[in-house]
Amino acid sequence: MTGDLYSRFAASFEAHADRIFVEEDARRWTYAEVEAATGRLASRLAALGVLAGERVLAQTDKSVEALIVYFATIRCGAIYLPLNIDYTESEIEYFATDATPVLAVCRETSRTLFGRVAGGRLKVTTVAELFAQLPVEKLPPVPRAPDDIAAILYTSGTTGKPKGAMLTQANLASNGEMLIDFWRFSPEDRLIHALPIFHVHGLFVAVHCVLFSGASIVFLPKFEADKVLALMPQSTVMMGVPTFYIRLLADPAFTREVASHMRLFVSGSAPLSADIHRAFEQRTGHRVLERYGMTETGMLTSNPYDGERRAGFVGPPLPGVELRVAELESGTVLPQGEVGIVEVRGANVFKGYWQMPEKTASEFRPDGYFITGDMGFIDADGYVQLVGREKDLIISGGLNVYPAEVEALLDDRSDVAEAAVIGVPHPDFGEAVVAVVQPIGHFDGDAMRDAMRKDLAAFKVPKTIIALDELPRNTMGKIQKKLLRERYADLFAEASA
Ligand code: MLC
Ligand code: AMP
Repeated sequence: MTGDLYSRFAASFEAHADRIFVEEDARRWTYAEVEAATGRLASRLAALGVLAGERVLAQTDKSVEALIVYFATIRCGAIYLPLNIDYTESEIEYFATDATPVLAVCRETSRTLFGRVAGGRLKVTTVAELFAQLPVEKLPPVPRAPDDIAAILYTSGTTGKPKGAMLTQANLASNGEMLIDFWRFSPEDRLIHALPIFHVHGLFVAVHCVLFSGASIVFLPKFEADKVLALMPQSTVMMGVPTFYIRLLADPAFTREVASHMRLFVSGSAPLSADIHRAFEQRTGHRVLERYGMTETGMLTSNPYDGERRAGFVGPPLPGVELRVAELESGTVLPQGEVGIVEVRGANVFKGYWQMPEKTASEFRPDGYFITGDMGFIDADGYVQLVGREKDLIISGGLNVYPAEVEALLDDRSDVAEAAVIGVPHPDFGEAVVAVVQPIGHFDGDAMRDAMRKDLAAFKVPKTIIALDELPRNTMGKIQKKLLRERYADLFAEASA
């Protein structure tokens, strides 16, 4: 099914009206209640100027009401633009200016900030304010074409400015529809939701799997092992980044018995180490199902539900996804087994970057394949293994950090001659951000980190800053990051012992 997204929502709201859709603390919402709130909120949004094709920016705490802002935006035919709650003013300024939203929904404490950004032109409100003024009338869903944009999610880049990935109605509807079959979702499922709702993983993958199948979802404000463990005996599915599984295994209360009611643990957004995969199976008897995806494409590959879930592999391409491995420069498709750049095509692949036609064109091959930036190969059984990234990207706890952005901030400082930002293995986050700098004058790494917090979301701030008299360079004068990665590979090793 590749129609418009809200029609898919509406079909579920109607088919499962009396079932519980979402639970948060003691509050339970049926599908019918969520539909009613969505329709009324859509009326409110429309009165605020949220018309078809307009953007609604949301930087909110996680709550059912915040999720309904997403549903209502889609019902208005508008474009949802979620932002990480950690983003700082300078980060927000860029997104708000680039995407020109008609409305920003933010935390009470960020009102003044949002009033300032984008030349002070934004209409600003909060979730609480929206819900305090819900009209009685429900706005009828505004029809949209499959190719219309439903959401813009910003991803940074190895160079240049962050790019807004335009995801269409059909991208989101088709990916969700395919996943509920592939992962066998049913109305009997209850999913533990501890992810943020501003990324593809927590917003589209988790929420759409539940919504499209008539299942139910329990919202936790964030991942906390003890809260997740308490829910497990009454739940069936969890989706998480590898850090979730690492933290669960670190808790002795996580036992085979606690996990015995669960039918599925899905991992993605970052590599799940084969060691963790095996330790998880040993402890619980469950094999984590690892899948691979991207903001621009939704879900691309998945280990099978019934067949072998292979540690260290992300599985074969999902139904409807064409995946090949090519030589980066020439684009020549490589034979099975050879390592190259992973390229993908399908109904799930985004429409392009918001107002960046040239950038968009440069990331697609002439035959429509999108160049992911991930390096990998396909084995004899059709399973994909990712072996690295062509893009200079660090994935820390499932969140992407582009070294170029952090380096630019450090290079701008008068007490830094030059900086190199690298990812090093970390027992909890998988990779941690580390900066290596050549200081000018007195060096105080902690003060430098503190100062960076003003401009950078906390997860991007280096966990440590190392000073060197000189950064290692090759004969061309380029900083040898590979050498730095090797030198500091054990920096956080002690914590894991
Ligand atoms: C928080 N911090 C992080 C961090 N998260 N630092 C590095 N990496 C992270 N991921 C910061 C905090 O601000 C804090 O900084 C310090 O690190 C310790 O925080 P914590 O208490 O340990 O963090 P916690 O709140 O528990 O969060 C960790 C986490 C969270 C792993 C639970 O980051 C998370 O939920 N990650 C999931 C992200 C996600 O949804 N990714 C999907 C992207 S979609 P300080 O300095 O203030 O102490 C995608 C496509 C796909 O990739 O395929 O899915
Ligand atoms: P994002 O831009 O946040 O959507 O991140 C997408 C990137 O996350 C991909 O290009 C991969 O590099 C990485 N990723 C997602 N899932 C996996 C996985 N299962 N294993 C390794 N890397 C992954």
